This record gives sequence, C-alpha cells and structure tokens, in this order.
Amino acid sequence: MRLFAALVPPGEVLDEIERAIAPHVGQVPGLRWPDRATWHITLAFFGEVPEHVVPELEVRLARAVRRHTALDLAFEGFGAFSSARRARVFWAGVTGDPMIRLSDSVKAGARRAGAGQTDEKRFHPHLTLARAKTETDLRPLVDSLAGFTGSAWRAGAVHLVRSHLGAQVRYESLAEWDLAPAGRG
Ligand code: 2AM
Repeated sequence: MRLFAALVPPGEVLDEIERAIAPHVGQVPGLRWPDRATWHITLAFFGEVPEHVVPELEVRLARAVRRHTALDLAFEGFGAFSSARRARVFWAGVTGDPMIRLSDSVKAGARRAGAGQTDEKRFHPHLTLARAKTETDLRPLVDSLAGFTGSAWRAGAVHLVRSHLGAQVRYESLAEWDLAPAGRG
C-alpha cells in the first residue's frame, strides 16, 4: 500500500491559508486545487510498502516519533516546485528546522523496517495547495501572495497515512503517534 508520514495542522491556521488563497482558487488556468480536507505536511513519502512490512514500520515510526518533542511551527510564504516559473506544485512554506530532524528520524526508522523507497530528494517542508499537469508560470500568483506569515502553531503528533489513488485521491490515517511534550515557553 502507498504510505507516507505527515503532520496535520490545526484548523485555525488552515483557515488563515484558506483566506489568503481564496481570491485565487479556480482562477488560474491549469491549476487543480485539492479539497482542504486533504491538506497535510508530508514528513516522509514511503511509496508502495508491502503489507507484511507495515507492522514493523509502525513500531519503528512510533519509536522515532517518541524521541522528538512537539514542534513549534508557522506557515510562511508561498512557492512552487520546481520553480514559480515552471510550476507543477503550488504550496505554502513551513518554517522550522526541527521538522527536518524529525523527517530524517522517520525516514531512518522506515529504512530499518524495510519500507525501502523513501524519498531522497532534499526535504523542503511544505503544504501542497494546488497541482498543474504541465509546467505553469505561477510567478504572478506567488508574487501576489508574498509576505504571508501565519500564526504560530504546535505540531503534537505524526500520522501514518495511506494514499488511495483514483480519480479523486483519498487519504486514510492509519495510525497517529504523539510527539513528546515540548518544554514550556
Ligand atoms: P506533495 O504534497 O508535494 O505532492 C502523498 O502523495 C504525499 O506524499 C504528498 O504530500 C506528496 O507531496 C508526498 N510525496 C513526496 N514524494 C512523493 C512522490 N515521489 N510521489 C508522490 N507523492 C510524494
């Protein structure tokens, strides 16, 4: 099954993003905007994982997540992969180096479980908001949203998510592990 690990931001900060992009949704030719219910921040993409590997993957991920404290994060800016000029994916950026360490740990745990194919591209924390089938010039969109900073929020848990491909991609949360409590302040 096709699996990935993700953070799910709280509704209030997603409201801020939704308000910021609202004037543009449906207005850019070629861009498809997935339903807000599917929004997430991927920590690690595992690809196809054989069913018999999943229990061990869950044990390793639980262990990796326990070793990290809750993360203080904020959305900041919008951008596109591979670039605003030649975009296939339009996203909101996420601040916070600690997320990179958590992502590395989760990927290492998955490798030990034998969940093989983790994404080796440099990790760039983001929340995908829209996709294009062909490279699209999104510079006007990205420029018009420049300067956006969302409220600070705390990510307290990591989800293991199954992706059901189809006409409409559907995500199913299979497990959720709490990060260790963060210190006060
Ligand atoms: P994206 O948001 O940039 O599209 C489920 O597909 C999640 O895993 C998405 O958030 C997707 O990132 C992420 N992902 C990372 N690498 C992927 C890959 N090689 N193929 C599909 N999804 C990938």
